[in-house]
Amino acid sequence: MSVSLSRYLVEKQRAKGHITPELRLLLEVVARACKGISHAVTKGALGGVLGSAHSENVQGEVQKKLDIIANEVLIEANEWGGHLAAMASEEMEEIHVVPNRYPQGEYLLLFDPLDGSSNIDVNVSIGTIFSVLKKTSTGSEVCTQDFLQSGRNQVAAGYCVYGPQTTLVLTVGDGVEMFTLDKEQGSFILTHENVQIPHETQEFAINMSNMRHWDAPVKRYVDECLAGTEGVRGKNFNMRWIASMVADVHRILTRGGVFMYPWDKREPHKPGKLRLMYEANPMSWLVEQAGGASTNGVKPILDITPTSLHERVSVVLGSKAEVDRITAYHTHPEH
Ligand code: AHM
Ligand code: MG
Repeated sequence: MSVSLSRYLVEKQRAKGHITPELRLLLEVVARACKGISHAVTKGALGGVLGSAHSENVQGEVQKKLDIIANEVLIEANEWGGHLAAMASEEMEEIHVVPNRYPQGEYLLLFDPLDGSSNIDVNVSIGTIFSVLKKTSTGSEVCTQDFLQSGRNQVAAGYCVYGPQTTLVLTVGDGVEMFTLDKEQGSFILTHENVQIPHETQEFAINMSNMRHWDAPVKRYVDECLAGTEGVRGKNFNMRWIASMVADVHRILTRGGVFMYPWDKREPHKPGKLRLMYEANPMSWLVEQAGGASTNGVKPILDITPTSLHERVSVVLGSKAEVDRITAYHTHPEH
């Protein structure tokens, strides 16, 4: 018998009291929005949704039409339900406070509405990444400061990958589950329970074209992988780079591996390319919940206290043995 996402969430709420009714509603609404985005993505050129929107987001990146559509779908779906106080998005400079005409809840929703923007027009997997926090301050109007909590405070996190299948991957702090969209029934069905990342791997993911800009520990790690059976690792490695973090992380959750988007010398004042709160935190929590690890090179990403909404971070995540090795190359380079 198949278990829908709705049933899974109801049972989580009932049996373990693990999620509140408001959080259940929030996750249902996010999933519904992802279905809408999946639909828009699938239409492609037929829906007139491909190409540039000829605008820039707060990070100075050119927005694609689908970036904006996905952002609007998420905002519109989530603002009236009464479960949220505010939202923050990679595509919006400021937080979006739930308008006065709707009741305000205690949760905060953060998202990268469409991750992997460079892949939209070439029909390669893209996705939505989301993270849920709880507003800790009471009484006062919700503000940006409420969002600046470490990833350890997340109460739910996940992503939806729009690939050959549309798959929603979720954690509420009790393991990781995957749900595949049954497009005929219009519902997400539980297809992988208690996802576990293999401890060791022979596969790495990094944009090799940036190699000359990397720092020594990352270069050392990749050089050792490339040396294969003749090098210190004594085994051959395979490489994949999809340029959609959702798709790369999905592969790692499915068959193991390590993903890296490290700091590099192209823009030395930036800690990395990826965003801490919309990308790194939710993915790091999923990976940890699946038995993997995540670091910025020196400390677990989930332990970082953000100082601004759009903060960037260096990211290494995936199979624990590899992440521990890369961390050691940063912290004890002499060994
Ligand atoms: P985006 O949120 O604007 O799509 O940027 C994030 C993406 C990640 O999904 C991916 O890992 C990375 O950027 C790819 O970057 P690059 O094109 O430098 O390889
Ligand atoms: Mg992104």
